[in-house]
Amino acid sequence: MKITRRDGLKLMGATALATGPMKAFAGSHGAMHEVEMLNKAPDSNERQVFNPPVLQIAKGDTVKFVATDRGHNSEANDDMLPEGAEGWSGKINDDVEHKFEVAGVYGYHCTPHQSAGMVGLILVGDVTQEMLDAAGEVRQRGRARQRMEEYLAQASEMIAAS
Ligand SMILES: [Cu+2]
Repeated sequence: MKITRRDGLKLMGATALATGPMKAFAGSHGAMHEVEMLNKAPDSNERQVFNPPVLQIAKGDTVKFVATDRGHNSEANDDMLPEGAEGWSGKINDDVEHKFEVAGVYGYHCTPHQSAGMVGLILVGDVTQEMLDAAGEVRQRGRARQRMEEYLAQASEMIAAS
């Protein structure tokens, strides 16, 4: 088959669409997502971060926290879990996976860098503004306070858009 320049461009367009950003949470169950543990954010000068720090997923999805940089872990905040939900606790320098079976807002942190602001949020299933407000009432230490506020604001925009 002879592929013309025009066909080639069409094919490239199709590929770009297929590999573009996807909303994996949109109606898909059992999907796998990744959150990187990083020394520095890819798009700012923020240090000690999870990337992305706010992730929206479907109930039944799994998140893999990836030890891209050394010296980090991911551990659920015991006081930021939905009723009846299980937490997780990864070891430093290890990837850790968790399957999210209960809808709601989950807060988590990196144990050595929690007060440096290395925290994150996972939004599972149908999350309401009331749930985010409740999460915002939880006391945070050091820089985690400012970061968690920013992340809850991002989460608020995400649930409004979905
Ligand atoms: Cu860390």
